[in-house]
Formats: sequence, C-alpha cells, structure tokens
Amino acid sequence: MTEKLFQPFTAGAIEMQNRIVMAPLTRNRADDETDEVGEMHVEYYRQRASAGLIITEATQISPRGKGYIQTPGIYTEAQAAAWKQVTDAVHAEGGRIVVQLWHVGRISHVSIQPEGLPPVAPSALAAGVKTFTHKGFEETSMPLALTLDQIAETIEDYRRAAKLAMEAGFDGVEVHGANGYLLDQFLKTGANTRTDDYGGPVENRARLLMEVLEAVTDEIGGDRTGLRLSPFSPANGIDDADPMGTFRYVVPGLNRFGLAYLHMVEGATGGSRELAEGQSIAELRGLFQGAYMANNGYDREMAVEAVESGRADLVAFGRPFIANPDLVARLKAGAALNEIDRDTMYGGGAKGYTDYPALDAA
Ligand code: 8OZ
Repeated sequence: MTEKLFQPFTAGAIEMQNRIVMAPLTRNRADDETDEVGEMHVEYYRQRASAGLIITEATQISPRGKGYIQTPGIYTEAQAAAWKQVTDAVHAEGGRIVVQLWHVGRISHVSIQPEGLPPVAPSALAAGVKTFTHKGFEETSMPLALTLDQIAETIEDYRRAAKLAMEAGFDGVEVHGANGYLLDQFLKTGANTRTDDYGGPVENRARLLMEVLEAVTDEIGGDRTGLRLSPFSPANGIDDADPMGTFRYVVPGLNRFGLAYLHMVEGATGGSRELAEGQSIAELRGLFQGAYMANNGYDREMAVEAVESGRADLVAFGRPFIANPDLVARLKAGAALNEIDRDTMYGGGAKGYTDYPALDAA
C-alpha cells in the first residue's frame, strides 16, 4: 500500500502529484541589480519538480521589500519573464510551483534599500538582528514607520506582484506572513506600537494581512493563494505578548478568502518544535477550514503519520530539498538522504545548488 503522503492532492485550484512540498528557501543567487532569476534557477527548480508543489524562495514585491543581497523580485515585467523560464521547466516535468510574495519590512539595511533610505516597518523599532549585505552580516537598520499612504501603496504592490505571478506562469502565490517580516511585524505586539487603524487591538494589527489577502485573492482567486504563518517563532527578533490570542483571531479570519492552503511553521523556524505552555498548533489548525500544510523539522515517519492521521494535508520540507533534488523518490524508497553543505546555502554559484546528486546518479 502506498502511504497517503505519496498520493495526489488538490489544494484549491492546484492539483499536486503528491503531498510533499518544497518549502520556500532563500538561496541568494539572483542578479543583484535587476532582481532577476537566471539559467541556474531554471535548473535548480527543474531538478526538484517531482515535489507535489514547489514554493519558491521568498521573492520581494518591491525594491522597498528587499532585505538581503541577491534575492529575486516579482515587481517588473522582466522579472516575470525570467520566472517564466522556471515555471515552464517545472511544468514540463509535471510539477507545480507558486511564488512566495515577500516584503521584509524592518529586516533590511540602508545599503540594500533604494537611494539608501531607511527600511519601512509598522513602527520605528529596530529588530536588533543581522541581515546579509554586500559587506557580510550587518545589523538591520532603524526603520521608518509606514504612513497610511505607503500602506495603501504596499497593498497595491502585493496586487501587482500577484498579477505578474500569473503572467510568469505560476500556479499561484504564497503570501509570506511569517518569520518576522512585514506582515508578521504588523501582527505582533513586539514590532507594532501604532496607534492608528493598523495598531493596538488584534483586529487592527491583522488589518494589513487581511487587506493584502483581499487584494491578492481579488486579483488571482483565493484558490490560487496560500499563506504562511509562524505564530510562535521568534525568527528575526519578533515576539508577541499573546500569540494564542492573536492567532485565535487571525486564523478564523482567513476562512472568508477560500485560500488554497494555510502553511504553518510549527515552532521556531528551522529549529525547535517545542511550544510554550498554553500554545497549540492543533487548536489553531482546527480554526482553519481549508487545506493545511505542516512544516518544520519533519522526517519521513513524521510526515507519513501527519498525513495518514489527517492532521495535515501537505507537509513542507526545507533543508532536505536543498541537498536532495529527488527527495520524493528517496522518501518513497526509504533511501538515505544527502547531507547539506551549510557553506553554500546562501549565495555563490552552482556548487551546493544544482550539483547535489539524485539517487540514480549517487
Ligand atoms: C533565511 C535567510 C534569509 C531569509 C525566511 C525568507 O526565514 C526567509 C529567509 C531565511 O522566511
């Protein structure tokens, strides 16, 4: 009998050949002037097309949304045309691919922002973490609080990115609402001290996320829109005074959009799955009416169990997909996995990117 993990699944309008998802993975190999992907990206994603779904690396929706060197964009026609080479290659292999729409908010540095401007955020509060610049790791810069006009422009940037994503041949988009970036900064009290309609009570802190989802789903349909959240992750210096309270409001509020899926980082991003007293992923999952994608530290056994039990519909694997282009075949066969080379995770060329061997070549 084939485990459910390896059987097809349809999330919204996206029909997948199995329930194994390639998680979004920042690799810093785009053109730093144009924010375009190139030939190397085509090969990298093509190699991984046996995943049920690929979620691209986080991709900025505007120059202001960029926070690291060499991350790709989806805000110009040329960027969309470059991404079209990737989506064509993945589709030719029978795969599906969505682009992760990203605005870093305060997780940026003046040297990466247009005209050396300060990054933008809900409030003028520095994250106190590092980002990757041309000089190596540097402390993130003190941000400026977004004006109401700038918030409206940012929502339109998400809308335009979703439109460009369709032109680029993507099967949909994933809105990045996790890991201490802009939307998570608005959601959580540690980064949002606004006193207008976008700060204070949770209905206000969640407003930007809801307005972004309204714009994106209006543009391309809820059934082609996914969302990633990380309610309990301290990633990028984020924290919330009452995460269960915040997400008990946010998650049911998503149901009206008819999303393709909700993707949750179940713990500390890329780290511990342990939650504090009173915190519950299961409770939050129960408040969402659509497909549920689990993520964070899954291995074969955990993934099979999660899908078999109905706790999850899809399971996203991150680092294992960096080192194993044929992760699906390896999991199916119960084969050994390649080890990841941490030195080539961020930046560089083909080494550690497109040269990990598949099983038949290993
Ligand atoms: C690692 C390095 C840079 C960015 C995330 C987009 O955590 C990222 C990211 C991860 O969501």
